[in-house]
Formats: sequence, C-alpha cells, structure tokens
Amino acid sequence: MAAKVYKNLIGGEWVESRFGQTFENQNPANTKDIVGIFPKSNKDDVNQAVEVAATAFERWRLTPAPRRGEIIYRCAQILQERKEDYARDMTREMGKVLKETRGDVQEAIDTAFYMAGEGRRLDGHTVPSELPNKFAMAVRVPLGVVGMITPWNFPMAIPSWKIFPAIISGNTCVIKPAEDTPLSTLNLVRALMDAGLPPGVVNIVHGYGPEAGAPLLEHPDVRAISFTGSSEVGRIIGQAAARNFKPCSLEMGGKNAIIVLNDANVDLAIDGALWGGFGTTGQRCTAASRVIVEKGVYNQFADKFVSRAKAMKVGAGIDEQNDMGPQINQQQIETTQKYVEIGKSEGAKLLTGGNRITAGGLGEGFFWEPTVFGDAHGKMRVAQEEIFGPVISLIPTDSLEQAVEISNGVAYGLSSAVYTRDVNKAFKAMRDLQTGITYINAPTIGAEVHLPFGGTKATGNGHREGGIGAIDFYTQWKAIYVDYSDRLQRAQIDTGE
Ligand code: UN1
Repeated sequence: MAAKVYKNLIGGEWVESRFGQTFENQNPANTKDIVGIFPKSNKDDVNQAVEVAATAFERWRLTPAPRRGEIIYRCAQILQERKEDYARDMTREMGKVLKETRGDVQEAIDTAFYMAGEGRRLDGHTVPSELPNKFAMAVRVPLGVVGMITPWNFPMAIPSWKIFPAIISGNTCVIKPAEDTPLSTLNLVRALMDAGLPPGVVNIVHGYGPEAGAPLLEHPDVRAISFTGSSEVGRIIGQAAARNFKPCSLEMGGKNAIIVLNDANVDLAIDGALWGGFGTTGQRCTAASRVIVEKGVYNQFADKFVSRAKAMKVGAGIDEQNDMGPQINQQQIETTQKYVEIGKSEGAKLLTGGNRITAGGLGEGFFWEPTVFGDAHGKMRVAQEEIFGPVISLIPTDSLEQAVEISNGVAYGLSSAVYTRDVNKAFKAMRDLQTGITYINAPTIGAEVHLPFGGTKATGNGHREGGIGAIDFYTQWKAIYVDYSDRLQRAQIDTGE
C-alpha cells in the first residue's frame, strides 16, 4: 500500500512544499511501516505562511474573544469524537502505548475546553487613577504572528498548549511540528479547521529545524517564539530571539527525581517510579530518571522495583498487552546505549536491562529493555544528564535533607516527587525542591493543563505553559487612561496641594 501523502496548511489550503521535496514519517515500532510522506519545507514556504498569518491577524484580533472560544470549544468536541483514531495515528508515528496516546489527545481536549472558557475571561485590571475624573485600566492585547516549534514526545498535547492560548488571545500562528511526528499536529489542526477556524489563523509548515525552523525564528514579522525541546536547541533559539527582541518561551530538559523516604508506602512508590520512569519509554521531559531512596528501605525498594521492571512487556504500542513501546528513532536509541555504557564505566551497578531488544519480531523497531542502575550517586553522569530513554538510576541516601540536595544538584529543574507519610517532611520538601513542579506521593509525570507547567534553571527561561501563564505569554499589557475632566491634568505634578 502506497504511503499517504500529506501537505502543509497555509491560508486554509493544503499545499506542497514549493520545491516539491518530501520526507518519510516512519513507525518507530517497525521502520518498514511508512506512516506518511510529508513536505520538506524551506524558507519560501515559511515566508508564505507568515505572510498569510499576518493578514489573518488583522481580522482575527477583531473577532470577539467569546466567538474565538466557541470555535475552540467545537474543536474540543471534535477531538473527543476522533480521540481513538487520533490516538492510533499517534501510536503509529510516535510509538508510545495506546493508553498514553489516548492521554495525549485527552490533554489537547482538556486544554481546548479550558482555553475556550478564557474567551469570556481574558481579564485585565481596572485601578484608580491618581487624578480626579480620570479612568485607568490595563488590558491584554495579542502579539501578532507567533512561531511555534514543537517536539515529538507529546505531538498533540504540546502543540495544543501553544495553539489554543495563542489563538484565544487573538494571535495567529505558524507551527513547525517535529519531523518524527508530523501527523498528530496535523490531526489537531484539522480538527480546528473543521470546527470553523478561519483560514490563515493556524498554519503548519512541516520539515526540519535548519531549513524550516530557523527561518521561522528569524522572520521579522514573527512577534514571538514558543519552543519545546532540548536545552541545546533552546539556547540557540533564545539567543536568536534575543537579538530581535522577541519574547521567547523555552520549555526544555529535565533530570527529575523521585525521593522515597523510610516512612513511605514503598509499594506505592514503586508503582509511581515505574510509571514515572518507564512511561513514554522514559521520553518525557518530566520522566523520573533518578530515584533517591532512603537507606532504611533501599534494599526492599530495589529488589521489588527490579523484579517489576523485568516483568514489563515491551513491544508495539498498538498491542494493548504491552506496557512500553519503542524509542522514537535510531539517534535516541544510540543515546540510551551510550549512557548505559557511561553508567557501567562510572561504577553504577546494572541491575536489569541494558540492551536493545531485537528478538520476538522487534528487530525492525527501536526497542530497549527497561534498565535500572543501582548504587548510583548524584554526581555520576547517568544521574546528571538527560537520557530520554528507559533508564533509571537508584541513588541511596541518608536523609531527606541529603535527598533534596541530590535532587537539586543538577542543571535542570522541571519536576520532583517525594513519597512520605510525614506531613512535616512533605512540607519541607515542597519548600526546598528547586523545581517548577513538585508532587507528594505521586510520580514526576502527569501535570494537569490548568496549572503552570515549566521549570527552573536549564529547563526554562521563566515562562510557563498551562494555566494562566500561557495567556501571559501570548498577550502583552496595554495601559489605557481616559481623562473625562475636560481640562489638562498632569500626573505627578497636579498633586492637589
Ligand atoms: C513533556 O514531557 O514534554 O506532566 C510533557 C506530564 C505530561 C506532559 C509532559 N502531562 O508528564
């Protein structure tokens, strides 16, 4: 069967790349399965999309926000109807198991309903003026055309975190989705178009970073950039945006830790660490790649955890029997392999896993065993650097204080978790963990869309997605003064004395 051919979306039209180049979207569970052929776009495609988005902005910004919200609400309903189909498409192109891809679509649905409601809120503030017969208020205004560059690990949820708050606020956008997972973003935007979104409000340009991402970033009419991906690429994007004074939201890596204290419910912590560490095959920026365990329960935790990791079923995500799917691509599996070697050479004890899986018909995919290192310490590279694969390091610790220090002792600061039944310890941890998200008695993954999502240090540059922080990024403040005194009043000078 010939692979389906997909196109860019520019001004409401499905169009090929201007130079007719394409790339293949492969199934990471079986690379012989080609999910689709997508346009490989370059600067000319980007320029056209930005031009169309700039024109669309002039109408969209004047469309009342509640009307914009109704379109997003309808989109949420369409996504609900198509949830299963879109989850299956996502598993095929991204690899993660069906229950997780259903969750990814659900995250877009949740974001759509939440942001649809913002159409009737988008609140600013009114404050008193210091002068008589004068009115003062601050209102939110959109930025214009926003450029978005999104990753493959949450190929519908993350674009939804950016697109819905951007368009409810009156912006238009051009999005370049990850080349490994272009279909899920296309599905999301298709639902928006079917919900009645006017042409040109959301445009998709498929392709690779240097050819399609870079021109989007540099385009003078793109007023802001939102990026989710590696800290390495984020640094380049942040610098480019700064040169042009463009607001830029960066969501990047993580090296998240679960802390398990002696008084914890150990079985619950094991469930959490398995889900946090091996969910999405460890390919979440929120993944728990370190588990810091107090010595009183360390052996018990390690024994049970390793036997549970060994029992996990790895295979194609489309088969509901499987617990864990493949990694996304060859490069990612090579990174995992590299870190397994590094861990061994640093003296961490390989307790289970450590190999690529090729038996049982998995040789055409990027499958890796759930891997656990024991007796690691916080300074090892496997405990410092983001791996983005199914590799967890267990680190023994003497106390909560030491565990917090280890947790904080990395370049990143996205998510953290503590398992304890001691309320005093829980509150100390909540205060002292230097991450944007902290969980008590739950793993490091599973953020809800109406709370701020983002992190400290090398994880981000201070912006938040999710929650109202997203609206803050996609709007700017305008202060408005209305003087109805019919005379010249001078602020700071006419003080009434
Ligand atoms: C990511 O890994 O980039 O909190 C996003 C979570 C998900 C989102 C993860 N809701 O794990």
